[in-house]
Amino acid sequence: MKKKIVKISAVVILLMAGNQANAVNNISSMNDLEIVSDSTKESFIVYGNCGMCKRTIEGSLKDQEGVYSADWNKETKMMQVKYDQSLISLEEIKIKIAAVGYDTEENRASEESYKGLPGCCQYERPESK
Ligand SMILES: [Cu+2]
Repeated sequence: MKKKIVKISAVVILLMAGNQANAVNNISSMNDLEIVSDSTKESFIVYGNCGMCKRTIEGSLKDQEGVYSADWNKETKMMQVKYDQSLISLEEIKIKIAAVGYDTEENRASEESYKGLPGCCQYERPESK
């Protein structure tokens, strides 16, 4: 009898692992993930210009563990992220974005990474505080 219980829990563990693998696969397609539990949704401004900025901004979070989706709107400059707070914080997310050259209200990109952006992507930076 005991053996059976052990077997069942092994199956449960396998199922759980399978779900995690699915979650990881879905990150790369940046799709909505209703199946992901523990997901927090936040939106904030990321300064930028164009479609190329969009690719770079969203790309900075693409293979990031704990980030399920990232969508930046070039008209409104609003970034929407879905992520797991137990794996990554909002601040860490903003640091990732700053690392590829894009400012948020809280985390400013380095002069160097900003200057490394293609000319058309060198957006008007907010005043530094
Ligand atoms: Cu751009």
